[in-house]
Amino acid sequence: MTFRKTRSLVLLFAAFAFALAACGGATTVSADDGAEDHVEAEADHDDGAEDHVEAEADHDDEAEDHVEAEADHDDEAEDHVEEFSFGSPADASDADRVIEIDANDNFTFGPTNLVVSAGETITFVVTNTGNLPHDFTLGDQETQDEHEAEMAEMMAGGEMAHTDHNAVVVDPGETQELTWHFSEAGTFIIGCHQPGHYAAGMVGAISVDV
Ligand SMILES: [Cu+2]
Repeated sequence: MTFRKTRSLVLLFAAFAFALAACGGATTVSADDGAEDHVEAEADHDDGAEDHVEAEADHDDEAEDHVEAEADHDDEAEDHVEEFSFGSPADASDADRVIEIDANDNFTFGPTNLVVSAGETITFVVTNTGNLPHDFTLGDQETQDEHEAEMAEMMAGGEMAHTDHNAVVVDPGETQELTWHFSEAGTFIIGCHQPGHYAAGMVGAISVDV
């Protein structure tokens, strides 16, 4: 074998070995890439799982809020404390003056139109001079509408007992008192919400002057 031939064979072998190495290397490299991608994909997946846990945690918070909201509702029901835009219930001993009201079977209040001043505390002394039960409910239009709906609901349920801080129910021949502090100027309404009475016009007006 000549030196030239041997050199050629060596070069050929070297080239083959290099090609083999390159090929094998390339295969190995791409296999590694794939593995890395897979790891990244799993890492993404883990993130997703964490997000899911957070989403569930948020959901739990909401559930707790919901429980709190229900707890508030229970408190309101127990205390029966309502907010009124036209003033607030007051103690009879704080009354500035007394207004006597007649509730009768003609479905009217006497007097029908009352005038008070903003800041005044009034004790209404309501006497039922008729033979039907009547009530004296103080409010704005919204309150009157709500009270009328409530009474209709209670009648449908066969339940008569009802306590509101802005209303008194007066049996025939009886007298009931309601003391109210008028904080806001405006025109408000008195109404009777015994079945059919409000619709029959058993309504009056209270002007609260500045
Ligand atoms: Cu009435």
